[in-house]
This record gives sequence, C-alpha cells and structure tokens, in this order.
Amino acid sequence: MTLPLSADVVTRELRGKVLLVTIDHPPVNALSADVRRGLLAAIEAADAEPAIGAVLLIGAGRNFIAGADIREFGKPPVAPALPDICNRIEACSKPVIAALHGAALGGGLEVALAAHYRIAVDGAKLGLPEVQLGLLPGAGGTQRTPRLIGAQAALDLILSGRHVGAQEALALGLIDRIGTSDDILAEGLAYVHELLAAHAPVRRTRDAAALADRAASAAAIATARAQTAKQSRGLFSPLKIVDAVEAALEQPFDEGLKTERKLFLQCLDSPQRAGLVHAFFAEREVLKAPETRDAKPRALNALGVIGGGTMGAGIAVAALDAGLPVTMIERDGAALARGRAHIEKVYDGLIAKGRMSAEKKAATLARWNGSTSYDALAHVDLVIEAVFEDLDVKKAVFAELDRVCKPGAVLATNTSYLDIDAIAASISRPADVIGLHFFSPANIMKLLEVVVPKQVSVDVVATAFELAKKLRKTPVRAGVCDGFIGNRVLAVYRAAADALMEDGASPYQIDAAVRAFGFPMGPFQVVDLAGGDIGWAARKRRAATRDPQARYVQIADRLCERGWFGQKSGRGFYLYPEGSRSGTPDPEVEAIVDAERQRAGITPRSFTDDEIIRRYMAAMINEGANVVHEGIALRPLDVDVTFLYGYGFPRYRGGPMKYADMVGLPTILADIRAFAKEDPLFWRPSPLLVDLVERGADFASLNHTAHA
Ligand code: 3H9
Repeated sequence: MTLPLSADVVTRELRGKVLLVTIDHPPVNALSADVRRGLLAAIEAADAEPAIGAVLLIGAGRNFIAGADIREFGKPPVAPALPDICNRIEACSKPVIAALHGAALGGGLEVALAAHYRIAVDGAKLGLPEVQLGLLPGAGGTQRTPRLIGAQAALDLILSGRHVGAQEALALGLIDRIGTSDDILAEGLAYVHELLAAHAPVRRTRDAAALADRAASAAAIATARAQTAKQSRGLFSPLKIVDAVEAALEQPFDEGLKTERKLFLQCLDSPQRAGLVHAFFAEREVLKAPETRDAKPRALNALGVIGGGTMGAGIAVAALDAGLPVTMIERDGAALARGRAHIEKVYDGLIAKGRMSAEKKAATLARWNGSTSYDALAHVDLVIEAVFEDLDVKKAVFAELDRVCKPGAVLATNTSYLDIDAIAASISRPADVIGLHFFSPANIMKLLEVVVPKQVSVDVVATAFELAKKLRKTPVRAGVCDGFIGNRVLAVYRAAADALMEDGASPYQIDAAVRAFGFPMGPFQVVDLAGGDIGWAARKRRAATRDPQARYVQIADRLCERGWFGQKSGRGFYLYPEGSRSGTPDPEVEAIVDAERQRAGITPRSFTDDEIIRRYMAAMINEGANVVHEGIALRPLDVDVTFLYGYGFPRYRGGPMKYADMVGLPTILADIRAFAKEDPLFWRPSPLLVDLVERGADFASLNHTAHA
C-alpha cells in the first residue's frame, strides 16, 4: 500500500508492518523545508496508523542526508524547524530506525540520533561538521551525542567536524550495527524485521546514559574548553560548542535543547558563519568554469615535469601522490639526482612522522622516471615546466616540447607572472599551451591558478580542471596579466604595507596587526619565509618599466643589499638565531627603516592596528576589483578562493571580496578616497568599485551563484 505523498522529496511506502520513508532530494538530501515537512508527516502517519509497527528512514541516491540546507542560512526561517522534527522523531511511539549510507552529516546525523536504532553500511560518513560553517549542531546534536557516546568523544567529533566511517561509528557507539552488504534498503529492512521480531522497544537517545560519570565528563569539558581557547584562533563557534556540551551535562534534556538553540542562533547570526558559508559555496563554484561545461578533458594518464627544483619536485610529488606516473627532465645527471632527492626528502619526512611506510614510498617512487633528454616526454599527456622564471629560457623549453611531444599533449607553464600568450605564440601549437600556477610547497598548497591564454583550446582548459581534481587542488580560472589573480593583488597590498612601514608603522606592528586579523603570518614574515632575494629580483626586473612618479619604498632593497634574505640567511626583517624559524624583531632593521624614512624626507607618524588593516585590506580589495573588472578573474568569488587557498586569508572572513561586502563597499571606497589625498597615483579607486557603490550593489551580485 502506498500512502499519499506529503511532498515528493519524502516518499512513504508501507512494506508489511514497516513504513519505509525515503528522503529523495538531490543532490545530497539536504533538509530543506519540504524535506522537514515530509519527515514530520511521515512520523505523524506512523503514530496514527495501527498497521505500522516500525519506521525505516533511508536516503535515496548516494547519501543518507548531508545536513541542514545550507542555502537557507541567513534567510527568514521556515517552519517546521529541524530541532522540532528531531524531537518528533524521537517521541514517535513506534521504533524508528535510520539506515545510513554515504553522508550522514550535521542535521543528517542529528536526524539519525533522534531515531531509536541506527545501522550503517561501509562507506557511510558520519559527522557533525557544523563547526566548519561557523555553527554548532543545532538540532539536538550537542545534547544527544554526549548522552550517547560520552562528553569526550562528542567534543572531539563536534569540535573537529571530522567524518567517521561505519567501523569507527560502531566503536564509538554512534550506531548499533554495520550491514554486511552495501544494499542499504535490504540491510535496513532486515534490521527492522529483526527488531520487530525481538519486540525491541522504542529507545530514546535523550535517555542514554553516557554522561553518567559526571566527574569524568566535567573534566573532559574543562580540558576541551582550555584547549579550544588556545587553539581556535579567533573562531567564534568552538567555545559555544563547549558551552552547549556542558549544558548536556548540567541541564535536563529539554533545558539543554533550549541552551543549544540559543547558542546556535548566536553562531548563525555571526559574520563568521556568513564568511564560512560563502567559502563553502565559492570553493564549489570555482570548479564550474565555462570550459568544464563546454568540453571534455583530454586523456591524463602520464605526466612530464621539467625542472627538479623546489617547485618541480613539489609538482611531481603532487602527481605521484595522485597515482600518476611522472617523467622528470633536468639538464644533467647531477640536477636530476637533486630533483629526485627533493622528492625523496618529502617522503622521508612522512616516514619519520610515521605517516608513510618504506614500502609505500618505494611503490610511489616506482612511478617516477628521470631523464636528461626531452625525448623521454614523447608519451606523456601533459607536461608542466617549472624552470627558471625567464621568458627566453621558457621559450627554449617550449621549443623542445613542440619538437618531442605527441600531438594533443597539453603543454603547461608554471610561471607566476610571465606572458603566457607570448610563450604560446612562440611555438607551432599555441592551442595546447596553458598556465598551471602552483603554489609552494606544491604538494601541500591547495591553490592552482589555471591561467587561460588567448589561443588555448577549450578542452585544454577542461583538462587543467581535470588535473586539479586528480591532484586534489582547488583550481581558479585566471586570465593572463603580470601576476594573474593572486600575485598581482599581492604586489599591491605589499606596496601598501611598505608605504605604511615607511610612513611610521614598524614591520613588526604591521605583521602583528595582520595576524590579529586572522592571517597565519604578516607580510614581512612571508618575505622572510619565501626569501627576500626573490622579490628583489622581481623589483630589479620591473625597475625599467616602473612609473617614475610611483612611490617606491627601498627598505627591502637595503636589507637585500646586506644579504639579509630572511630565514635561509638567518636574518631578514627578523633575526633567526641558529636556524630558528620564528623570528625575533631586529633593532638594526628598525634603524635601517628610520634611515630610509629620513632619506625619503618622511616624518614618521603612528598608526593604530585598525588603520593598518584598513589600508592593507583596501589595497587588496581595490586590486581584486580591478582583476574582476578586467576579466582576469571570472567573478569576485574567484578572487576570494585564490586568497583563501593560496595566501592564508582567514576562511571565516570568506575572502577579501566577501569581507568588503560585509564591511560595506561605500566604506571601502571612502577609505580609498581618503588615502588618495596622500598618494593619488597609488590609491586610484577601481572603476568596478565605483560603479557598484553608485548602483548600491555589492560584489556578491556579480557572483552568479544560486547562493549569491
Ligand atoms: C547543519 O546541518 C546544521 C544543523 O546542525 C542544525 C540546523 C538547525 N545544503 O560537495 P559536493 C550541495 S549544517 C545545501 O560537490 P560531494 C553543494 O553545494 C550542514 N546544499 O558533493 C553542491 O551543489 P552544486 C552540515 C548542499 O559528493 C552539491 O550539493 N552539513 C549541502 O563532493 C554537491 O555537493 C555539512 O556541512 C547542504 N547541506 O560531497 C555537509 N551539501 O552541485 C556539507 C552539499 O550546486 N556537504 N550541497 O555545486 C558536504 O560535506 C559535501 O557536500 C558532501 C558531498 C560530503 C555531502
């Protein structure tokens, strides 16, 4: 018998005495208002219908339920609310069984915890990842989880947001059973029938007793609070999570739910939630570059890497880790040996940390092959060159690739700023040439700028996105210009930081202010880490084309002239005694800064941290707007993802463009106009920013996402 449907997204079917309730709301069965209504109607029907002996909840498609519908956050709430649904499920007078496969995350796991019995199949992913969205589990998760699995295990799950597999979930006590096959429906039905045969009672998680050892629970909460206060780096929701779990211990269940609700709403209203949800959708939107819709990727079975330096080796490791065979080319045997050694060093580090076995290393390196002859690249599908940053050197490499590579091979350059159109135009197959800008260390950093030159064929771009997927990188489509998206914007806010330093702020104050904003490092620490000589070389190269009217701060040059290149030379903006990696301020640097101020005729003034951040961010946002205006970035969100994944921008602020929207574009523009009174050449408002302010619009309006 099929009962009337309450909503298409939740179907009900009576199978003997079992009401089979299927959540069928692609793509991931998120708990939208329709799903909530459907679940409510199903439970009410189960209670009302005497023929029904038990309820089985399953998800259609690849998942049980991925959680609350994230797209609803920040919009007016629609009844029925998820916590009420969970309470209604738990209150059901007939046993409710949840059968979990794929994602049972956030609100999805909370629905399962409100059910009376749980079975999962292998491959199920259970978790409470709300913290990653700036939230806490708000549908009873902070109250039921500790009652079910204890305070410590619950805190670990909720504070980390990690996913656990079926085996671990069983060991923790989150589920009662693991199915023996992956047929979720058959497994679920078999379990329900077994429970019915055994007259299994309704068993409510609210009555579970894992918090019974009060002293141990209180100690776990106190420890979590102390650790969270130390580690959560400005995040709002983690301490609220600890408070909510504490309420599970200290308050009766219904009171605890009220406390959870109050804390959840505080998180929901926080700007951090808005920033993190933006990041969630933005990192998915960047995958949908137009070329990925318009073309199929070419084959990608074997890779070539030219150059075994830090970058080439890092790219090779990323590819080897993805299971791809890699052929590395170097100019001679010694350089090739160094390239191989760079790769081995990465794996030896993992072995030393116990994260890789010697056998795994050997198996991985068996996919590596080195040669000093370009002819060894005849079979590869895609080559990435990572040689010295010089246009003529790169053109020479591409001439060789043109000679040896098979037709249809993708020819990529890892340049960080050179003119890829010029490289492409120098060979006979410009349509195969693309930029793949990795970030150092390339095996770790997630960002991959896919730089799209004029003549490239659409399927080559699609292939680059496919490569990113294989390498587990986050690709951002960028156009050709000096520095593409990231380094172009970086050059501008670095210049703003230099100007601040010359005008009176110490590099140490600037770094501290930028760290307090949420970056892991300040700009001068970054220079010291990357090596001051790199920027110095770039500045010398650009000297000839620099606008003579533009302000040029020479402080960094003075340090480089002394050989102070940062960490690798023991001093830069900071001192690094005996190879230490955390620098200490250097009075001699401060004296050099003073001398430079005098040379430039500047009377130093003081800046508050807030003034520093306003200039730093205004420079970043303004150039980000230029990059969008010129079509170098497809949308503001592409700039955001670039900075989140490549430049340490604090994720909870969503990226520079999202941050600008949250501050308000009129405020940013007013700042730029005020700064322009001192240096009109540097502080030129981006035409896009001016236009948006005039129209009362924001960057989000240009993102063209369902979410925006
Ligand atoms: C919560 O539950 C709060 C509650 O405690 C309290 C409430 C009161 N909503 O990632 P994919 C979309 S907070 C809406 O590419 P995969 C996603 O945008 C929530 N949409 O697939 C994409 O759309 P599009 C806690 C969602 O197979 C499409 O689905 N839950 C949601 O690589 C496919 O996603 C989470 O944080 C959602 N909840 O990975 C889980 N989830 O095609 C978040 C996904 O238009 N989700 N979409 O770009 C995930 O971790 C992954 O999506 C998942 C699938 C592992 C499920």
